[in-house]
Amino acid sequence: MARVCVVGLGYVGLPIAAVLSSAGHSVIGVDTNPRVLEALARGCTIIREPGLDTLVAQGVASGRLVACARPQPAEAFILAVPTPVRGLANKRADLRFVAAAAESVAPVLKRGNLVILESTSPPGTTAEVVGPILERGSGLQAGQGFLLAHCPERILPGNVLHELVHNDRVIGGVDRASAETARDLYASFVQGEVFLTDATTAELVKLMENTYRDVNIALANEFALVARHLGVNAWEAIELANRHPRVQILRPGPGVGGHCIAVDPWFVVGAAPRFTPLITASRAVNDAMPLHVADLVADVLGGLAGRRIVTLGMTYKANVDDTRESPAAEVVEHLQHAGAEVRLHDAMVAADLSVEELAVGADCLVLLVDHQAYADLDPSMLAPLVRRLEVVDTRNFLSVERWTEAGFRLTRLGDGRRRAAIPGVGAPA
Ligand code: SAJ
Repeated sequence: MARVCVVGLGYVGLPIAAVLSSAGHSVIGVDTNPRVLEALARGCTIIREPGLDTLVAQGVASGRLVACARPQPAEAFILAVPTPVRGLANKRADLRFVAAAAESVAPVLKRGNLVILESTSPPGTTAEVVGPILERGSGLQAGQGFLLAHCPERILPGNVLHELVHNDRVIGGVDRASAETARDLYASFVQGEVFLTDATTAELVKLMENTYRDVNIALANEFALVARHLGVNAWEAIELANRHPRVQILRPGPGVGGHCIAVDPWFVVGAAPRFTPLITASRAVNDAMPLHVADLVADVLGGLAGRRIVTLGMTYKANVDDTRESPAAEVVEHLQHAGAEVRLHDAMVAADLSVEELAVGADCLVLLVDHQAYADLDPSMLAPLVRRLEVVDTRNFLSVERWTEAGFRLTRLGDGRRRAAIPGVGAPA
């Protein structure tokens, strides 16, 4: 078992630290945020992720997971810090946190130690940014004096602990020994397969994964606009197209949020702007969806000024409490900008008022996030409270039957049909 120092205790680093400690390693968790360190010292977390609290509490109670403000000597260092983008039109990777993490590790780095970058990063970051910082600070050479690898995180928020253990992993070393030593560490807790490659390939692999998803969602969103224009239901059409064995179109929605899928494609564009028109266009399509949703609501209501609208969902996706980079927030801004009075609700974020309380006198309910809790809303309870019986569903989540039976007119993003849905249409014959 090794002594491992995890630098960055966010959505990625804290679960890794906890899982490593439960696999028997002695883990030092490092963060610049005192709130994170105080919580960890007490065996708690400030992140909500199923099962994480328990695992962190166990790690701390066992003495194998401790909090520290600075990196301490260890056999392995895992850097799991944010890699956001900066700039408006041409977004570029902001590697400040990666550079600072590497700077903080360099003084305690010893011959034979292993450093792994987990943060999703532009191609070349491990070898050309992290490597030289560590070399300068430690006086050792990457590949000779110390080992250096990239092992991009692949965990899906909401299912982190399962995916951390069960997903396959790609490890790219600056040399073979680095990749193999990193594989030995991950083999202590990963049950999926581990594939070895070079560091820059591993960086590109991770970016390809999230870019593939972004471009695919952009295609789904574009189909949603086309379908509405043609008077067709995109959801039904996509479901039917996906019955083809080699087609898997993702779901349209109010936009792409979070700190991964809407960000990582820019790292590819930044690395090769001349060769990435498709990725750039996809970003634009997805970024335009919040405005499209606001326009759709304006269509439904015949204008937005003075309308009272209740939005359901503020997080960047379903069943998480993370509101960062949420397209829902942009939809709200557009609605407000056009003069609507918007009342916000999110089933995953503590709220003062219930949907029923917010719905009093509303002109429209707009579902922005498909939180499971919204499936349980009772439209017949809401109908007597609202001013107008209008509901807009941007996720194809609400039951058409239940809402129309309660008297609501349900408008779906991407659904251009004038008539109500025909139950059974689209189902296998
Ligand atoms: N979305 C759609 N339509 C879809 C799927 C998603 O509009 O069909 C939207 C969501 O509502 C959300 C956004 O896209 O706003 C991103 O959600 P997501 O569930 O696709 O992805 P993330 O950002 O939560 O996590 C992704 C995952 N990457 C892939 O699935 C390829 C995860 O495995 C990565 O570890 C994570 O990014 C990361 O950290 O890079």
